[in-house]
Amino acid sequence: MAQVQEQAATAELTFDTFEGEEYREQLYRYDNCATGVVSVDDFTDDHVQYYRETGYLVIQQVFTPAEIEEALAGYVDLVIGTYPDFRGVQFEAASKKYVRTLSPKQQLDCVRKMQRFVDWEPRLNAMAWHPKLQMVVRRLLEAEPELFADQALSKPPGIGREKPWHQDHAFFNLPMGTPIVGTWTALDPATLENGCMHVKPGTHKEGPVVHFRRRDWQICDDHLDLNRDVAVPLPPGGVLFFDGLMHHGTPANRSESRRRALQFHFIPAGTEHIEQDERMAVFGSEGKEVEC
Ligand SMILES: O=C(O)CCC(=O)C(=O)O
Repeated sequence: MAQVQEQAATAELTFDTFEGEEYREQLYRYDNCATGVVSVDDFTDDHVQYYRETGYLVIQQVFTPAEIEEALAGYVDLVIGTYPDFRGVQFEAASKKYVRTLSPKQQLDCVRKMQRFVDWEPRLNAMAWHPKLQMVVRRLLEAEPELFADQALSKPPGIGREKPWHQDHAFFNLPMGTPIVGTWTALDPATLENGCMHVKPGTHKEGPVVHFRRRDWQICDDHLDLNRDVAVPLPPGGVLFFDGLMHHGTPANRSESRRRALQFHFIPAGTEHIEQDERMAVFGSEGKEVEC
């Protein structure tokens, strides 16, 4: 009976299909933290070159505190049901047993991800198409940007799970060789303790890597070079730009602070899509219907 009630109580909510398993902390050992450029005004051709070489670029201040506040207000409205027909919220599996007992505001600390929200939430749409972000994306992409994916990625205090090392292209049905520029914008301080990004510079030049369904759709732990990790702590409004083939991952949030971010992926306008089977032929046969 108790089981039936629990199912009814969680019937309308969507949960992460991965449970957030234990992993070796060594997977996120790092020697350096990325620093990057202070603001978009400092961005030059040298930084485009740096991105081509390393596969990533950090700009510490792209969005103003007021713009981040607006984005967070939009984020909260999506979670608390201001748009009742919006179905893009996914909760942490770890919150399955209790999330329905919480108020909508308390549920904020159970959210793992939101996606496909730009047509619902004008303040988040404005973040994707912000002139400063777009100026950098256009230069890195060398083409007119088309928004391919929009996501808000959250690691709630204590329960935010690891996102194991992966390449984003492994999730996208796009032809091999498509330039993909990912942008990851911190909405809260992203720290070493609450699960900031980690990247492996240069891995974008090494081509697609076979992924496996383990703690997520991911690169096998045994195939990782643990000596190439650069951690990317960011202040709110800071942005990590990264190549779709760059190996990256984030450790679990074991702290008491929230770590929320917006992730947008841009591709050249008009890029054709491929079939899932074609992607799986390259990235691995376990990658059916996977999502970042
Ligand atoms: O924000 C995170 O924790 C990881 C994001 C990421 O790498 C992804 O979704 O591809």
